[in-house]
Amino acid sequence: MKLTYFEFPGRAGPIRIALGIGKIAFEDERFAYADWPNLKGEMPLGAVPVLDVQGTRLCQSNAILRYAGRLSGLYPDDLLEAAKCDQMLDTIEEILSRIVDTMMMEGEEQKAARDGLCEGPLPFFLDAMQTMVGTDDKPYVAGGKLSVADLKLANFVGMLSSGQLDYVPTDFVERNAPGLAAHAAHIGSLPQVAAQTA
Ligand SMILES: N[C@@H](CCC(=O)N[C@@H](CS)C(=O)NCC(=O)O)C(=O)O
Repeated sequence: MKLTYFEFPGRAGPIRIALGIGKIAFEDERFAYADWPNLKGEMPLGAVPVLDVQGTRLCQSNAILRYAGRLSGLYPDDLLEAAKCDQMLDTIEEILSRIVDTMMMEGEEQKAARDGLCEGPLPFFLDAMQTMVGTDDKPYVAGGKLSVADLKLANFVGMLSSGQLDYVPTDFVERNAPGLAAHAAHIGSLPQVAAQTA
């Protein structure tokens, strides 16, 4: 099995961690941004991550993440809990795609777009996701235990809080959705997760 993506975590981060936790052997093919133009044409949708498995080339990060979760015991068996897991994965993709739309912008255009997100859509989505996580001391998205939805959510909150997104303050999640900041801290502190990210 081979996972192909850029060097940074991005949409592949939770997949790498899930496969690592499950001790599923895979080739972690990471390429430099400069090499992307040569690779893009080989990808089914001209995008990554892509997972090659048994002669099949899979795209769409959430489909790959669910597959990794099923292989690794990190996807709920219960149908309703699985739907809750999917609900979070799809919600993150919806707001993430709006953030990604600002990545290629520069200067004032990027500032205006990111300020616009921070004034409305981002707090709205964070609040909805906080409700999905719940208010337990040790919150999980689904099934009362670790799933790929927790990995993707913690990865998303980490990205928002990293300071690498200009015009998105590092304390934005803490101020707008403290439950999500607590969730990310909890997930990152789990030994099986920390062992993958160390
Ligand atoms: N819906 C797709 C989106 C994939 C996507 O846009 N990937 C980005 C990296 S996170 C990409 O390949 N960007 C380069 C490009 O589109 O040329 C998924 O979830 O996998």
